Amino acid sequence: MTPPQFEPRYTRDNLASLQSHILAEERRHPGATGEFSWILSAISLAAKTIANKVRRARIEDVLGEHGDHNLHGERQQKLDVIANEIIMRCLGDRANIAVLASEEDEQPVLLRDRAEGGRYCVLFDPLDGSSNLDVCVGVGTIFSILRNERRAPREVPHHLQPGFRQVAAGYILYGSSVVFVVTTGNGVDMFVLDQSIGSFVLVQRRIRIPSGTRIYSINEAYLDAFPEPYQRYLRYCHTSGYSSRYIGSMVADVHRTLIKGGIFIYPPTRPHPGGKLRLMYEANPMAMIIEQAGGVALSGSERTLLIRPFDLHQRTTVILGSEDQVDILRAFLAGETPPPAPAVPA
Ligand code: AHM
Ligand code: MG
Repeated sequence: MTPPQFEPRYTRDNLASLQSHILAEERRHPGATGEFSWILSAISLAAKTIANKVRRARIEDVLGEHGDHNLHGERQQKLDVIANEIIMRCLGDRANIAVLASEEDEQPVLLRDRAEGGRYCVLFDPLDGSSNLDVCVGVGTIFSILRNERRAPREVPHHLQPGFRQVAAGYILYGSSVVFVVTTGNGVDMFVLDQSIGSFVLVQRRIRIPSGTRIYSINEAYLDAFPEPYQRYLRYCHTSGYSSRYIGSMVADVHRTLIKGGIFIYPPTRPHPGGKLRLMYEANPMAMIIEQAGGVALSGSERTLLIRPFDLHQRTTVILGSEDQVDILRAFLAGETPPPAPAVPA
């Protein structure tokens, strides 16, 4: 009798959910326990719940300010508080999470030590760009996952680790569609929420950031408050055929940069000489995504992922994008001769 013929059916047309994709990725690592996909499934549940709240915000009258300021002195939006609570509720009971740390809370929430199973630290910005909510601009959730290496009983887990130690990072963009972008250190994959079945489905694997895109993204209203090399760089862009795109919502600006190429910059300014954006739950996860997509992420002249953190809420300068575009700005910052301006298309 002829033996049966097996035909592998792993084609690019297969339908894969976020969960099945992460489980498949985990299986590639020897000794993987599947615990990690358990965390990502909680993040995906939180993302779907926040997406629903964002969509219904006007109907449920949860737009506008909450009335309080967060620890950074910024006015909290009602949805900042709601999104923070949703993430805490979705992740708080995952038995392998040691620490949850949020932009909205001064202190991290210590859940369990390593002996009790606390293997991971999850840091997040629950709703980045929330001041744009009232005008229906895309906003997002950013997350960073680190291993808890502190093994002694009752030893306080350490979430203050440099970005290169992240085991996963990603963001969810609540835009014209809800997009989940994630890396576990093996490239960057993108999922879109299919509302009709309530699942994030894989739409693009191993995203590579394109080069040759003349788009810069910066809040140019602060030009006079930028250090001189940034001002000279911007004058170069003005005469070299660049376009400017700035949404003012980091997740949306970084997502465009990842998909279309170009550069996103938040330089030091006079009010924020160390930069405005937060290292641990904004700059680091975005830096991991961009590097995993073949791009470059810097804080001034230093690689963002190498910064040794000293505070959960510390700020940093952000420069990220395609390597060719970051190299041009890097030349200006180093006082070197920038590469000749590319020809402006007719
Ligand atoms: P937030 O975390 O309080 O929302 O602030 C971060 C946001 C980023 O999304 C965005 O890139 C930046 O602040 C915009 O700042 P500015 O208005 O100074 O350009
Ligand atoms: Mg933020």
